[in-house]
Amino acid sequence: MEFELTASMMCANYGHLAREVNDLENAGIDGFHIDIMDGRFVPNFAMSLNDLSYISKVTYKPMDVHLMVEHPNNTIEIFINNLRKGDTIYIHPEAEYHPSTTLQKIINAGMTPGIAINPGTSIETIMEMLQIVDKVLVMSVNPGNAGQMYLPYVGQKIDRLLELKEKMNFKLYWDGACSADKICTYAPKGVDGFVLGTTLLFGRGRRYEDIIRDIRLLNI
Ligand code: S6P
Ligand code: MG
Repeated sequence: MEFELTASMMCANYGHLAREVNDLENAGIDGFHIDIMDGRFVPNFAMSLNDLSYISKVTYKPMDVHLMVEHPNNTIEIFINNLRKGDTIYIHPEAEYHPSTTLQKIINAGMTPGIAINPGTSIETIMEMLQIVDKVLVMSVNPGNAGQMYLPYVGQKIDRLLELKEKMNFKLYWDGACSADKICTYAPKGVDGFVLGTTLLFGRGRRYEDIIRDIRLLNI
């Protein structure tokens, strides 16, 4: 079964970031997930623009930038200018007065537009945007931190988004507390990709290539 695996780089070891990127590439990761926070939309700071820019320059894999910032429209050009065409930028619709304007800027720049949906955000409030984005990132934890517990009430929303994805032509991705059993359950249902953090990939005391090989060999 085909599904994408991306590495949540806020969970990486910054003592040797270059080696982390290299090891993940060699292990067969499909892309790099970059969490950008502003201390306002979420009560935390994660990766910096310099981290993003560095990884983007040294990898040939796609980049996914997950902007957890208020009013991304104000700074979107900075991110566009530090990525390659085709890379993905996710914004949170709740963080913007006119999210579709910001999405249009992403599209006009030749990037892949995405929205990230918080656990407490309902599909009804983002229905129109589903028609203009290529990717939907479902948050299965509240945004802001790695290492949180999966919120089971998100499951129903994922099932409803799966019913919409063909008709509205978007791909669906999972972000937060992603474990092997979630991949086994949701990849066959049609979730296109999974962001891997501390639950499955980082700090597990195992080599990335072994972990990613085991995920690809899961019986699904
Ligand atoms: C959370 C962020 C995520 C986390 C990821 C970590 O605000 O958007 O991308 O980095 O969820 O994974 P885990 O397995 O530690 O929850
Ligand atoms: Mg994220």
